[in-house]
Amino acid sequence: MTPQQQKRIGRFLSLLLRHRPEILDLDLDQQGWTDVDTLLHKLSSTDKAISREELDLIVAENPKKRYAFNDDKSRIRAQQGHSVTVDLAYEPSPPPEYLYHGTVSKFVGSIRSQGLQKGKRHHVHLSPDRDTAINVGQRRGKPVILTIRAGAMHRAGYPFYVSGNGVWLADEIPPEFIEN
Ligand code: HQG
Repeated sequence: MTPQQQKRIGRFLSLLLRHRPEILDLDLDQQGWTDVDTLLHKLSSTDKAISREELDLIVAENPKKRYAFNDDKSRIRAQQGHSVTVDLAYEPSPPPEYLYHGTVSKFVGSIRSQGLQKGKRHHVHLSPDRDTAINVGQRRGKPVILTIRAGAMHRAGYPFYVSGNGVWLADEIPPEFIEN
């Protein structure tokens, strides 16, 4: 498997595990898990056939740790980023005082008036540090980094969750918790 193939198959896994499991007729359970053997079997009839060892490598080496196995490694899921209905069952957890959101300038006006909204995804995604937020924002153009007063928001009663790969999640960020 070349690094390009690894990246290409990783992208396809994100599509299947977060957004469109129906492409391969996969069943995701309530918490987003799907059976590894079935997944490998279904991939085997596509141009993205991989071995168990190659899947292990894709999961271990994914730069953002996007996928996780369960304890006995019989099931796999995406750690966050879903648009399909799942309950990832992350426990609410107190956030650091500040979190960061990377976006682009054309969205800032709307974000400042409506707050951050989750859109098609399950949650608003927040980064623990500026550098990560810069990477997120860069996907769409020149990044603009918003600082979120997460500690204050949490003390005001809003829940925060942290995914297995260190992405902070919230249902929304009201405008008053976004720093100027
Ligand atoms: C923007 C990637 C206007 C928001 C990343 C963002 C992340 C608003 C876009 C993860 C808005 C949504 C998530 C409002 C939010 N008005 N625009 N009120 N509220 N927006 O992709 O945070 O590589 O759903 O700023 O690294 O960019 O896929 O969210 O630009 O962790 O693993 O609406 O996806 O991870 O875009 O990215 P997205 P995101 P992966």
